[in-house]
Amino acid sequence: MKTIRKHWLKVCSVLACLVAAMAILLVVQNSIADEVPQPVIAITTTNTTNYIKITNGVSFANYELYRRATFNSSDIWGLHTVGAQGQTNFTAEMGLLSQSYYFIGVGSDWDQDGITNAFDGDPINTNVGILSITIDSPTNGTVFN
Ligand SMILES: [Ca+2]
Repeated sequence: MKTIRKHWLKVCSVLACLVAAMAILLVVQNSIADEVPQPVIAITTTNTTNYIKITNGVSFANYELYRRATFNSSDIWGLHTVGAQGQTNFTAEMGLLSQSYYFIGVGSDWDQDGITNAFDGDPINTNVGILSITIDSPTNGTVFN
């Protein structure tokens, strides 16, 4: 009887270790599954429109499309479109531009200061809050022609 009790405790110890290992494995697996892969895009162009598709998009991510007219690093990226959650297809009219360059941003509040990138004065700086523009001149009621 003592031998059975002795082995029973060993079996319970091994089972407890297996359960703990499986719990750790599930936590690691969930954290890996929640990561958004580096976006890969494909662009199809007509005479008037660019169609931008994220080929490896995930349904739980928010993507933003940024655009600029040149590849010159002094040309700033402008926010073109904020996609809905899981949106992986975007369109951009060419307008007056003969060419455009695009990149996809992942997430809508990069510095996590509670102000979405579209309204943030500097989306990667928590010390800069909401974008605010004050026009001192001309005053209210001025008509531009
Ligand atoms: Ca922000």
